[in-house]
Amino acid sequence: MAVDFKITFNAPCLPLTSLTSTPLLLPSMAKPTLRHKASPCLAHALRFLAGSFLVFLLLLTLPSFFTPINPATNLDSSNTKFDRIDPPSDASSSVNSQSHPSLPYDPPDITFYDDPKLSYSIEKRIEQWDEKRHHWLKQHPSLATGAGERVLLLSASQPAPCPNPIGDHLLLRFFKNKVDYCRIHGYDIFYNNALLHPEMFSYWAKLPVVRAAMIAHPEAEWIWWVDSDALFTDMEFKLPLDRYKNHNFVAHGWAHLIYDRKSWTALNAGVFLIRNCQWSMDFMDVWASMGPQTPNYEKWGQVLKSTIPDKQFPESDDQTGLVYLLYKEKEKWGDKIYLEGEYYFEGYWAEIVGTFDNITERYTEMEREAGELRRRHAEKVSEQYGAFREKYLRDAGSGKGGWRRPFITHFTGCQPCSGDHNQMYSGSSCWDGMLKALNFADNQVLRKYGFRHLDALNLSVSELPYDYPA
Ligand SMILES: [Mn+2]
Repeated sequence: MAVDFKITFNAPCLPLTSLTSTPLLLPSMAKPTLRHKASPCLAHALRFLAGSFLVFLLLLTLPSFFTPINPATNLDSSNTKFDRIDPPSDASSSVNSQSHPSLPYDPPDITFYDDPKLSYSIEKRIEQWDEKRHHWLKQHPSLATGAGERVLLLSASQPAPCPNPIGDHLLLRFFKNKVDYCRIHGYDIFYNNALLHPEMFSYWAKLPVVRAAMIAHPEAEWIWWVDSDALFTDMEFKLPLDRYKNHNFVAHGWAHLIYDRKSWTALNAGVFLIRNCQWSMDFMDVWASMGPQTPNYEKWGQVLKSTIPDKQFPESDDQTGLVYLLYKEKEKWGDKIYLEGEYYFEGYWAEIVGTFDNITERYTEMEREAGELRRRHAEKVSEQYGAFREKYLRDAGSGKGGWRRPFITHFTGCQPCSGDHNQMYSGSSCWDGMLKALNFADNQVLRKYGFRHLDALNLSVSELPYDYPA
């Protein structure tokens, strides 16, 4: 396509790229070359431009002429590379990064990926990660733009089919919910179903995934782990990342329950944000050192059980390990760990599912009053309508007792995949709760497609009237 065009117009005075680089074709390549000193052979150039205009008209008839050309894919060895990529205009703008990352562009220069000693394994230390990551970002300016706010969502489930006959169906719906949230907010998502470290099973399996994702995604500042049994029940709410700017790890939790009560439920390890930096690499090394892949696993079980009295089982687990690290090594890690207790960073399902009906009513009432919230719109511009809603939620509270939609509902203890739920719940309360939460969330998504589920436990849908819910 473009190559044929170049060969036809090999002009002697102007580099061929300047003739082919009309803004229509190659926007980011046009600027530098059009400023080329053309005066000594201006007339010559004009003749060529006239000629090229004729051929341009001719080529308009070829359908392939309009195929969009990304300058990054059009590089060959004779071209210089960096002067063809526009430098980031505003390093703090996440808007640009979402709109214009040069995905196919990877310069041949050496990066940390070329180091044969680099290991993605959680058992191999990585050093100078901050320098390595920043160097890589410098080499990928279109991804450096907005990198400080970029989030990668991670989730995972077991490699084998679920023993619970409806387990895989439930996991699919939980996964769909995460995909929906990520699409609406422009986040990337990685779902893992391979055991990356054969001995790090169950709740320990996430750490090797987080570690590998940090290396695989130097463009992401935050890795956001969300358990497979947790779902977004407010599709509009966004993480208040600014609040965490001085921290490297965020979990739902309460400091007084750690330091006064030493409780293993003082925080929840099923949803967390971890900054992609050396601190986090070091922190995960220490955290993972309590895991089943180490010779000290049994000993750690005893230490955790004796330090955290309400721990219920003898084996070392990731959540109690986290409480232990905060309790015992507060000076070392505490100032970079943020315990979020102001909203449902994740929330206990049993305290949430009973509130969905009331919340739905309050939101419906709110929308009857507010035409701007009822306005139909494309899904892509949803964030603006989420922001509109904030002023109607001032008195809604967040968390327990409030009527704001809970951000993340976590079905801890329900074990959707194995079906082997905690005996303190009845099976039906778990399953009904999950269906309710999944429909509650899905209604927020389906609405932009013009439909909704008829009721909390019913899978069928109906079309929404034009001015719903007027
Ligand atoms: Mn969980």
